[in-house]
Amino acid sequence: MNNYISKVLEEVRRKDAHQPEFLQAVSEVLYSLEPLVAVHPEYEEMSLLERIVEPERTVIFRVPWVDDNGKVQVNRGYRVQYNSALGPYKGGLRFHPTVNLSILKFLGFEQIFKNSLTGTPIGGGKGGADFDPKGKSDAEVMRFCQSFMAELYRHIGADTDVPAGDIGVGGREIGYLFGYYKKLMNEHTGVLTGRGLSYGGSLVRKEATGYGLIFFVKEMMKIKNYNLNGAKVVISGSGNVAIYAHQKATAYGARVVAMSDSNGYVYDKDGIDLDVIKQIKEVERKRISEYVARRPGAKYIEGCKRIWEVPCDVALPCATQNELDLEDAKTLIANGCKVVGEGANMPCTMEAAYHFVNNGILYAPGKAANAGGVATSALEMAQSSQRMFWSAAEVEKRLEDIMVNIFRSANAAAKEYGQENNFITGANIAGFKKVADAMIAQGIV
Ligand code: NDP
Ligand code: 2IT
Repeated sequence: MNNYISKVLEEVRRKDAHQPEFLQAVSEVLYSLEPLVAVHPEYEEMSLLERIVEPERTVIFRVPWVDDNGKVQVNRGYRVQYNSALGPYKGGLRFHPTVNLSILKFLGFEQIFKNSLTGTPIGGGKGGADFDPKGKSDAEVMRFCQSFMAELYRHIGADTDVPAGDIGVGGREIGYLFGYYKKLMNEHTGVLTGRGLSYGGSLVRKEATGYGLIFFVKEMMKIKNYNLNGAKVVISGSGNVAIYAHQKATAYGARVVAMSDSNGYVYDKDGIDLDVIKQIKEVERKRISEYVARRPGAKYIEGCKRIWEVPCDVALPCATQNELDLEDAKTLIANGCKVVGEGANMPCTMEAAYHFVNNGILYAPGKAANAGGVATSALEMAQSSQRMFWSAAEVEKRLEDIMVNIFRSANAAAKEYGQENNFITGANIAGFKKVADAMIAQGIV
């Protein structure tokens, strides 16, 4: 490996030894930058990699709130403001009991390059809390969101840092967060994206990550003359990304036969009925196991990881990090899978991802394939700034163009650096280069 890259990696491993997800994300990006770093000696002269792996600022704060029984609960809140070279920090908020600094740093780090790939003027950040919205009443979620914003508001702003949703943060949470920011600041600005349509949100933002994933996968499939029409698809997760990936894949003639949540998966050979999933997940907030009571032909299998045993042409991991490992990758390939598109962030372990690439599978890394959500957030910011909103057709067309462009940039960079069809390298180099140029231009800051 390139000496400079190994030196930086070693230093990150020493400093952040207890942050496994962060180390995984940094290793994956830095390894793949080797051909670029080799022809840019100025990166080392300017300590560019050392700077880019270090967040510009991290805020960690107490979030006290009162539950429905009158008991005081305390959670830990975070915002990692990673890199503002291209624009205001931008990235989601995750509310999940597993949230910690390692996970938010990995997500924030990935976000820098993802946002760069979109071609829109946004920097990278991520935040959240170890709060579990599952099983909480709306009133509890509201009180938690208000307490979270009571600290976060000092650090964000429409031109400073613009959070959005991620796992556990959807329309309901964004509404409560926005309402409280507005009350504290006495201003109605585009400080969060994924807002409701009645108070400044953009059409198609809710659908954007899932739709964008399918636009990307469709474009990638063209290089091998594959087609979504008639393809059998497996999607892990049944949240925001998974649901709208299903919707768009189905619109292109695919049949989605399995979806999951963290407890297990459902298999429906005739194709998963999306209206039933939406009712269970978006409206009732229940478990996916409910599906079989409403579609008697379907099967429920306990254990979410076993979803990768379902034979498919296209696998779309849309739940969470490291949900698909080397064994799962081998099983998928043995069962005929030809295409993998990451809707989630870092859902494949590094071994699994390289196993796909080395075996001729079309593999779309998350930072490229799931960029449609944040890209449409940037379109929401543009609309907020001009206080004029675009039609659904216009937003969707822009989203599709952005996704096709991201595929083309990743494809072109992979070819230019001698790694054709390796979109890990392609996406990382294309995303990184623009951030590096901007950082160099802005001096040592
Ligand atoms: P949601 O909260 O809407 O849905 C998450 C889904 O993943 C649920 O089905 C959930 O199951 C499952 N899940 C979450 N954590 C785990 C876990 N530890 N093990 C197994 N399953 C799990 O989140 P999103 O759909 O928004 O996010 C999904 C992924 O997509 C994440 O990786 C996120 O970072 C990424 N992403 C999201 C974007 C967005 O705009 N929302 C944009 C780009 C990427 P359960 O209900 O049982 O917890
Ligand atoms: O991972 C992601 O890109 C997101 N959760 C969306 C971030 C955003 O700011 O829209």
